[in-house]
Amino acid sequence: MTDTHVTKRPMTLLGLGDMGTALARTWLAAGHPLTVWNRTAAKAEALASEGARVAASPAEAVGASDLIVLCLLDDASIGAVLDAADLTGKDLVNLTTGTPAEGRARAAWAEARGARFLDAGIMATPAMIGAPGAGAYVFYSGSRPLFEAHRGTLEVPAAARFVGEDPGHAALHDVALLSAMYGLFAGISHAYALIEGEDIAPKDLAPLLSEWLGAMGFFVGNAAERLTSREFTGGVVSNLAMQVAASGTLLRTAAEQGVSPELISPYLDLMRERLESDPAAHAGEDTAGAITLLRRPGRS
Ligand code: FVH
Repeated sequence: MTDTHVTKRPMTLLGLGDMGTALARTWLAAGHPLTVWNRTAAKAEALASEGARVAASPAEAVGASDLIVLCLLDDASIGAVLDAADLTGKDLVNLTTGTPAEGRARAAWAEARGARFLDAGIMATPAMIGAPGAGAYVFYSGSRPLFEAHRGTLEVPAAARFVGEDPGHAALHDVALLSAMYGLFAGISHAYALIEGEDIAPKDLAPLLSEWLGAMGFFVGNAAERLTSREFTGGVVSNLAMQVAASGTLLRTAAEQGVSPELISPYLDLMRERLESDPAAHAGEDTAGAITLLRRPGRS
């Protein structure tokens, strides 16, 4: 059986933190018979008044539906909640953030218990869930038949993007995007620290930062093309030798302003390392060439 917009399948949700509660509300609003369970029972009370059935235990919650959705803190909490549950014949969708290895191990764990398994990575905050136009979506990977069977249900709170049958790939996509986000946050934090105490208001720098980061967004596609072709020298607009020289100005400015360079120096160091490893070969390169250093043995 596959989802239809007419038939609303019963489902179970384990975990009613900020994200789980937001998800629950969208499924209830869409008319899904929903059974919920949360370790701290009080968090289920508001949802009960909105139509959710509250289970007294994880086993009872799992027994109530064939589709079980998990939205817990981390992978360890899944084990704590479900290690003793009978998962035979169940479809398990894990919206808990984890690593790729945790996703793969959890898939093997679920399959050994007779369940189909889909791992996921939520690209949204709770406020974006069920909000039209907010851009929320979820990466899914693992059992394609499970994904296709429940796609309509899974798309109620946020758009769904299936990224393959390797159950680790949803987490890998999720963490790749989150890691890029933190790099961006680091650069923005450094920029605001530089102007602190000067006669420049953060609110005046803000639109300039947004505009500049938007213009520099070309690096995303540029790096992808160069990593695919392994061509780091053709068509370079800002070469590595110039960027390494300019990085000295960034570090001296940080020192003049009394700001620690700790958030930006790792990337500047990586560019310098790439250049110094073979100046003749790398001086004219695009900075994307430095990415190749990160996977070297002994670095991680
Ligand atoms: N909130 C966000 O902005 C992000 C957006 C992207 C995705 N993340 C991930 O979503 C998972 C859940 O996040 P959350 O926001 O709901 O998190 P909390 O509000 O902290 O709720 C955590 C729930 O997990 C339960 N829990 C924790 N440990 C255990 C355990 N050992 N046994 C049973 N349940 C456990 C907790 O229960 P309680 O504290 O209420 O009793 C909550 O239900 C998460 O992976 C994010 O990374 C959210």
